[in-house]
Amino acid sequence: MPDGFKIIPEYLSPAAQADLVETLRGIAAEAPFYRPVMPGNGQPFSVEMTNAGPLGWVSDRSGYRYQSTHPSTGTAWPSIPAGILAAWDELTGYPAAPECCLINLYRGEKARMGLHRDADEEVFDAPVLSFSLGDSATFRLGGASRRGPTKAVTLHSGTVLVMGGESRMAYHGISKVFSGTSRLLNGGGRLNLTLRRVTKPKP
Ligand code: MD3
Ligand code: FE
Repeated sequence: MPDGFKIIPEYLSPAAQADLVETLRGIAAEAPFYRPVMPGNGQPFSVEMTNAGPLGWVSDRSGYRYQSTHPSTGTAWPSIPAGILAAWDELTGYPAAPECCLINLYRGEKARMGLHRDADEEVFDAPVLSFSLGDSATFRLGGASRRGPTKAVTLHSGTVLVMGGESRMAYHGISKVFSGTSRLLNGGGRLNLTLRRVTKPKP
């Protein structure tokens, strides 16, 4: 595994996972999941998304960007849950809070995320943190180039990934979600929270 990459299975206890799902239900009531489209061609994502935090990551025909409001309601994103902010401090040691908590919802066997890099941020010195909830999934981790080998890691509910150091800019994606492997979410599926620092912290 690349330098700075860490996988922490069972970081969230079953009780903490259930609590977090409840909190996310509240967030989704305020900021509903929506289906982004690809820049340019407008092809819909197979994953639904919403955000918490001062800046949300969005995609539409004009491009990828961070913005402070929900694209359909026009209101500010809800706050990042306190327990998630505490985990960021514990696991990253970064001297500023994360600004974006992107929440990805994978429903059905066809929901996937193609190989990509997280590169829309202004700063890359903070690690990216990911929390998996619900159905298990195959995560693929490549290197600095889109071509070349990838390693497959199964992510189970409660697993946290830390992508720091050289792994921060690595290509990655979700190639498969295994429906019916968890009963955490009503109606099944998988939720992923991705935490990122977007702007340079003010000294
Ligand atoms: C490795 N989400 O939202 S999280 C994303 O499970 C995203 O929904 C996937 O990739 C998901 O951008 C994977 C794990 C992840 C997130 C960011 C990374 C892995 C990463 C950044 C660098 C390297
Ligand atoms: Fe990503």
